[in-house]
Amino acid sequence: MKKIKKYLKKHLTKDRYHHTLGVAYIAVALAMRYNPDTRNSDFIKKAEIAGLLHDCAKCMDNDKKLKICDQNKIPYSSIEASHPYLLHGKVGAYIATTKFNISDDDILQAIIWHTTGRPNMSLLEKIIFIADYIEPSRRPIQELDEIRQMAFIDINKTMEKILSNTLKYLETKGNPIDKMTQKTYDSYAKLVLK
Ligand code: DGI
Ligand code: FE
Ligand code: FE
Repeated sequence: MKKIKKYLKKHLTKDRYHHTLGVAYIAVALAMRYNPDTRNSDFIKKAEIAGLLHDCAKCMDNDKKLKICDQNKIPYSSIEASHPYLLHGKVGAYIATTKFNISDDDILQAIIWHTTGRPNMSLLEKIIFIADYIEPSRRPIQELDEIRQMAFIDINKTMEKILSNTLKYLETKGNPIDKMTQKTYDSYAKLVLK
């Protein structure tokens, strides 16, 4: 844990480091709330590690992100190629594996999918996705405090709400929407309506 924090301090901006600590903290709180096995705290520990590492590649140059993907045969879409910041999850998981020997697939997948989400997310994936959005230092977003409460009550409804807000935000900004973000929203909208 010390080694991870030292790396993050060195490679992230001050604000990004602060955000990362916030995500780890909230991920731990959500993991306590939704822990599937209260006989041990493995799940809570995994949430802390995934929270700390989720943005570890965020401040890397775009060219370097693309280079790492190319060199390691990490596939990416045309939207990811033109907007390489979308790749910081995939590259982050690569760093988690190579620099910190993280082999737990649940942690790696939570890092990979934290920006766009995906249909049928694992509990840990949803926790990191949500913690990223609601952590205390996030700039105020519409309905943020309502979503913060919802997160501790109904995790799938919270996913639907965040994805719907993100799509609206991307539309108003005229940013292209990654196919996966749309697919994720569709799947949670369907799930919540059921
Ligand atoms: O890395 P963070 O800023 O903590 O959070 P993040 O990894 O969720 O990235 C946030 C940004 O990613 C936010 O401005 C919305 C954007 N995003 C999410 N889905 C898509 C997207 N951007 C584009 N262009 N297309 C998407 O589908
Ligand atoms: Fe991120
Ligand atoms: Fe983040």
